[in-house]
Amino acid sequence: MRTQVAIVGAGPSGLLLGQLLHLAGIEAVVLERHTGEYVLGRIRAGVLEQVCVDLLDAAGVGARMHREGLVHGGIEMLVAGRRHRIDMHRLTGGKNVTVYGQTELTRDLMEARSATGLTTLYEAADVSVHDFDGATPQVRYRHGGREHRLDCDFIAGCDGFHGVCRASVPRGAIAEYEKVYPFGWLGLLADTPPVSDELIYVNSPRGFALCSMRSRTRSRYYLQVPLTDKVEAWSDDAFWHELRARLDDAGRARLATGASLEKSIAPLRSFVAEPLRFGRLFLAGDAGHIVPPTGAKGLNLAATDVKYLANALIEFYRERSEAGIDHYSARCLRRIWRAERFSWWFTSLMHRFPENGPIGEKFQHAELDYLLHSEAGQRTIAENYVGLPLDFGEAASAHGSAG
Ligand code: RFL
Ligand code: PHB
Repeated sequence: MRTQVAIVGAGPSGLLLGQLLHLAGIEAVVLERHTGEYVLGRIRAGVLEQVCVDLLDAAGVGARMHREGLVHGGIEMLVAGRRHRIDMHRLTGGKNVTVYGQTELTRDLMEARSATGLTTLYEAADVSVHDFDGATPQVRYRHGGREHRLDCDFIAGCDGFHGVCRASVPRGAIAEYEKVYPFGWLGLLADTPPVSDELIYVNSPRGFALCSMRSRTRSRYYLQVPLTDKVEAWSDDAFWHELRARLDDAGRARLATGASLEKSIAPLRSFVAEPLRFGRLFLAGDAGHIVPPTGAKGLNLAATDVKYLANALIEFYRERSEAGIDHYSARCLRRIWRAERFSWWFTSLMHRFPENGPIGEKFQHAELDYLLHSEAGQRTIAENYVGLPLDFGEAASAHGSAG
């Protein structure tokens, strides 16, 4: 089999790339290790930046997101028992975020792909990538009990943090930056009305908590837990009890509990691979970088990587120019490091770090006290949370600024 672009991974990155290339008349085959149902069963992101919303619109898959997504102009921060609202809309000159689950976004992309008869090979086993340092890369895999070979012009590694693409790059050609946090997030999804109209990020003496949602009738909550905790040891009752203990009186009064639809523990990690291009292999999304979820940046970064990659490939096929391809890695990495820094900082600000001792806690609270009582401090949080525009970087370089 032959195609122009072989895409490894049918998560949001791979599917969005497939859709953007299809709209530009570029052929792609998507190979996914798991079934479609398995991919949809992973409960992950919930917050989309405006840039991501615009991209989904441009990809022609935004209709349901606009009908069902919830537009939020602010977040709440509950610190030392007091709530502070960050009015993002006002502080950023009118920007918002949209709450719409990654599961729904993935479903929309899957449906758009099957409606146009495009190929996604689910349950593709033993995927391996070859010869991407030359002009004729290939992907090999097993499907339906047989070995297959897919010849292509380019390989897009959209296969997440544990994928095969980054692992196939010679060690000497890649630099990896990593920080692993000493705790995880225990998440619970339930068909109960959310405790608040907006997300609440909680810094409590018992640890971080987050009150999020998927709709007006479906809630998503998270608790900071030790990495040694096992999800099986957390009953629903124990979860609700601990969440209640980390909330304020108003939260406790409004918290509606119920049976969990899903419960899982995710470790927290900051990770960046540099560069993101190796000859004719490109890494996009979680394959190239991971952020702790506190800043809600992972899916949004994946979407912008993919947009830059689609633009570069379109430029290559239309104009026979390699300029976009050559610039891909640097262009993504500038944006990625900005989001990495914010996600690390917001994580440091909101979680318990007993290893930093009592003085660490005092420093953290003094910083929060400054931020939450200063217009500049609140704007810092708001600007980073709503995210950077798509042409960020270009505008800065045009003005000769590196910052
Ligand atoms: P994915 O979603 O991991 O998809 C990769 C796909 O590749 C497949 N794959 C392979 N296929 C074939 N052969 C192989 N060898 C393969 N190896 C892997 C996998 O099966 C999978 O289907 O990566 P992608 O597409 O780059 O998407 C990234 C996002 O999923 C991720 O960044 C976000 O979920 C992060 N994230 C959040 N991001 C946000 O922007 N806003 C949020 O509010 C937000 N909340 C979150 C999050 C992530 C979380 N967890 C669980 C880490 C909340 C949580 C709890
Ligand atoms: C979510 O709803 O899953 C979610 C929201 C905000 C975050 C992380 C996760 O920062």
